[in-house]
Amino acid sequence: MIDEEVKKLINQETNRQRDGLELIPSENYVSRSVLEAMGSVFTNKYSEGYPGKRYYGGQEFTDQVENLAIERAKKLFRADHANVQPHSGAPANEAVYSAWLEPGDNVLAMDLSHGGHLTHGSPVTRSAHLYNFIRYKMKDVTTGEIDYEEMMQLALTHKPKLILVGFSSYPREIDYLKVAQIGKQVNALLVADIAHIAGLIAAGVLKNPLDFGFHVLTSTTHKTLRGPRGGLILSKGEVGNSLKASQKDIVNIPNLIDRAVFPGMQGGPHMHIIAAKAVAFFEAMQPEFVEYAKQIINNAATLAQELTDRKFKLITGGTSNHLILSDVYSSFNLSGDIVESTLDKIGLTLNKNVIPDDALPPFRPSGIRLGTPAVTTRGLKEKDMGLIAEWMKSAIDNHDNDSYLTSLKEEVKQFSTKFKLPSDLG
Ligand code: DSN
Repeated sequence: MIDEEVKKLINQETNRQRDGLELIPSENYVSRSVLEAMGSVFTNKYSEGYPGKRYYGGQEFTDQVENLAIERAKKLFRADHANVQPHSGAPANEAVYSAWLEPGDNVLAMDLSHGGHLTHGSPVTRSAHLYNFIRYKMKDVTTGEIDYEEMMQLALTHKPKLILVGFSSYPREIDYLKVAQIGKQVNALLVADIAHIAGLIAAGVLKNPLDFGFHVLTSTTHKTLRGPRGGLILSKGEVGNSLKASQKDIVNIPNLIDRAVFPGMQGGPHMHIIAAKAVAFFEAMQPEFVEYAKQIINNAATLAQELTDRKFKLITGGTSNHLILSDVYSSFNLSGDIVESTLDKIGLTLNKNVIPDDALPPFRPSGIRLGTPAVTTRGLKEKDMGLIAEWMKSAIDNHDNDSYLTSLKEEVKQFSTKFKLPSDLG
């Protein structure tokens, strides 16, 4: 029996993805192999526990596929340990907090409007009720330099048990060595949420915090890493010493994390997603993936320049990674939500976003956020970035002219459909 209603919606979404360009920096298009693994019979299996230590029988192949995912993830990120079971990035962060912290403990993390993530202590989250988050910011939003002196002072004053770096809207790279030096002074667990840049780190085009003294990486697998929607935790430390399983000792962090994920927080792992993670890690080990990651960065740098040439004011003046944050309110006197919906009308998908210390509210913020991971997967190169910037500027200039926007949508579609979705390819 076929569910025609859902089938129709899947076809419509496929066409939407094919007819436009995806510029949300946290989105991507997965390969057919990743899609097939996600749609595989592993979805039928319950596998609470870890390979070799499960609560149900029938684990011959689930154990093998989870071990494959674990070994590949460790190799990609030079980690001692990988937990591939978190359902997504938010539970991965929560699991690390609960592995290491006690209620009321202090955590030092990046301010949300300066680029941090909701799960890094936004007052609306459960973690913010359990732990005491203290925020650091950029020193200078025109360059993006983080205020490491302020971070040091905050660390010395509050003695955080955990220092967190990582972001969802920060277009520059973090000085991991400086943060590690600060963390050492107060013996904090050093955690980097690399969800946005995991693929760029795996490919070696951005630095790996584990090489600079960080203890833990949390991530999603569906952004630059181009895998299924899911989470991942990597760490340095001693693996598998069950005698010490509950000791809150930094060297014991892998075991604490495993216990925090299961049984601490989750039940049955999603084995079809773990199979797809294994496939994505395999793809990320191929030489083509390094070329892909380099092209993401080159495309983003070119797009940033093309936007600047068209009077878009960029936070931090540009980008060193895959994402761009623009203050469209001060550039064009339009809030981010208006620009987002205007560009939706022409088939360019990006998102409204707060800018540092935004005077406007989150649903009507001053900024937009965009990036190049998905369009790079699609096959776009530097020469195509000017076209995107020009469409964006023309749409903004004509945001109240619906017939003009309709003609631009057709132009975007003519262009986009020349680039196949990876799932269209064999
Ligand atoms: N929603 C993701 C992002 O877009 O950055 C993070 O959770």
